[in-house]
Amino acid sequence: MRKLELHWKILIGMVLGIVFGFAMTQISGGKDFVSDWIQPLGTIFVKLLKLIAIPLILASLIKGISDLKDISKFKNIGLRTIGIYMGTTVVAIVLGLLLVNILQPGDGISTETIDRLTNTYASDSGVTSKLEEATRQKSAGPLKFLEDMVPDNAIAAMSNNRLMLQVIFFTIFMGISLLLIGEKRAKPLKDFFDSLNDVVLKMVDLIMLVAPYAVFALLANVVVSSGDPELLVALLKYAGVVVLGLFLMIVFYTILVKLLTGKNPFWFLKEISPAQLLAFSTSSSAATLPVTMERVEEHIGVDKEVSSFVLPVGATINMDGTSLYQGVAAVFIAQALAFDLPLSGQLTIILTALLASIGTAAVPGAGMVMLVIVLESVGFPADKLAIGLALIFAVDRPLDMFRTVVNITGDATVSMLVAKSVGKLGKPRVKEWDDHLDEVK
Ligand code: DAS
Repeated sequence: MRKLELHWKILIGMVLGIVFGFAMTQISGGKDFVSDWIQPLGTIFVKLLKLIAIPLILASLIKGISDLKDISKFKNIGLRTIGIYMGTTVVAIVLGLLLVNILQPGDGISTETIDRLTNTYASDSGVTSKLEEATRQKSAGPLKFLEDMVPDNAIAAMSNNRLMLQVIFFTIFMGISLLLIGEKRAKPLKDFFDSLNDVVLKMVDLIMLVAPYAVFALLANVVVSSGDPELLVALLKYAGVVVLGLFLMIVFYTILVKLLTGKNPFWFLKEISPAQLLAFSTSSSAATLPVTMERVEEHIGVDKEVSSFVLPVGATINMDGTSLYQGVAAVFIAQALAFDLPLSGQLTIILTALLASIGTAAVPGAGMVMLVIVLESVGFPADKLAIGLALIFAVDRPLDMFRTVVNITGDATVSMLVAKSVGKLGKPRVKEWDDHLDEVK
């Protein structure tokens, strides 16, 4: 039988995981069986990907910057990257606001449903912990994320994935300094990071060998631990608006790829599909980053000089899916709880959702924490915040999976646009994933 391409194997693992998860919810003890015996495989897989994310960022960013030979090219790539990232994020938020105002998913939810949801979730530890985390984030000043970006201890920064922005800051600082000391003196360190980069990419290949089984475990666990089904029904309209908006963002990216790079958008989606499926299964841009980088560099043909900067930065500050979701969720909650949100408030949401998505950590559920900042920015009553979050908590995990797919697809798209604009979009190095596996065997 012709060897199945990796993304088909992952897709089969996902479908079987969802079916198995539903089956387990129907038998007594099934939920415990999944969390005791199945979920650990998924946890180990995500930990392995996070394990190599920091060394990969370190190696590929240093290699990418030192390959640039001079600072002006780096400045050129940096400015284009930040500019396009901000642009796509604003498009995402405006699209979300248009949809939620046209489709009005928050209208008509009965008060008894709100009461039932409130009793079920308002005291839920998940909701209160997100409120506490949001209070911590909120108490910080507007430039806190800039302050946080500068590490005072490089090793400590590298030991914690949530401090990825600090690793990026330190690595860019070191990469620029490497450029400034001249090629001859930089060579030993540059060679070291070159081979470290190859080693880590090979580790990605090895980890991906277990991806189909790991996503089976991850999705089985998501199914058995999602909220009780009948509450999901009450929120399907809201979830439908978010997913519609996220789908339209994918269409927007394919139009950008076609118009600005001339590449076939369906080929683009196929080549990054393993990263998208992982983003869906892990709900974490950070965990998916190593695979996003490998797919964009070796299967799309974006030069490392571009991808090594654009993708790590994008994984942390460019979350188009999250910003669209925050726009929709904020207006939905206002609609459902009859909180009047005039156009001026919605324009404020564009700015705060942009900042909130920059500040959102690339880990599961982070987007909902920053949603509180967005709601506070439009004067949403503090005493109703818990009810508002409780209202959307039941469907937050499935929606997080979809918005994380859009987050990494947006990063991959922008890396192609920046590469094309600086003449660094070449031929893919690896045709099929299996070419890799032959090397591995
Ligand atoms: N799960 C986040 C990510 O990794 C996005 C979010 O929580 O909204 O991209």
